[in-house]
Amino acid sequence: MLIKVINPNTTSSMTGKIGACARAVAAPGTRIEAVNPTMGPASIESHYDEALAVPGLLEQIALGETDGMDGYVVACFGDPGLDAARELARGPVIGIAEAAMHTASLLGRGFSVVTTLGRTTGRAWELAHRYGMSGSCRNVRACEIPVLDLELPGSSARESITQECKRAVEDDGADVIVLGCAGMADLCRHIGERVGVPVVDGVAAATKTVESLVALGLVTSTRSEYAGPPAKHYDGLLGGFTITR
Ligand code: 2AL
Repeated sequence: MLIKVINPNTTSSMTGKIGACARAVAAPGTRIEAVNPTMGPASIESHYDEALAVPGLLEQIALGETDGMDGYVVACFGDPGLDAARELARGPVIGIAEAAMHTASLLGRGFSVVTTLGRTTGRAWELAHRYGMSGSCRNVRACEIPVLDLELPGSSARESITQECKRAVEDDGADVIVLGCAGMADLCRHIGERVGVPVVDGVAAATKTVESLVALGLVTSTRSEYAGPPAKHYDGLLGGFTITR
């Protein structure tokens, strides 16, 4: 089985980390291809970043279709471009927020998301509502750590995030913690050993979700909304995204 894990930002050190976390949970017969686009933002922490990350993400999906990928993970907690990616891909496409929230809801009555910057919490709440998780999501907490600070060697980010997770358990009554950034994937075990409740990393959860859907022979329904996009000319910088068919 071939799963393409796409980090939609252009920071390759983060992609390496994401790929390692996906491979750590993948079954022996599963091959993980971890990639990032060459165009787009270095990190995604605003709506502007998110919008401009989507073309690079879709280019990676289109390439993956040529390469015969069985499924995809969108490895950014805003789940950018998820619907558009589903229109292009034959196999399942799962976002890390989507997978992490669903997984957390199976492990306890309520979860809290612990994420990077406060400005991204609105998006996380919006996704919780979209995924039917309003009753399970107790809180979305920010550590005010920029995404790329998670890449700095010797950063104090791990301790700050661990402390925020502890506060989520004590103050929100969270039964489960959801890590709110793909760049936190490598911190999951460390934090899990310290907060006393299950800690869910979306990269691992989404990888296993895609793997099980593919193993079950299940793909995205193309009946209506997720059918391939209609043939259309795209102009200017986006000319390469023209759909011929
Ligand atoms: C993210 C993420 O997962 N990757 C990225 O660049 N930004 N999400 C976040 N809440 O900071």
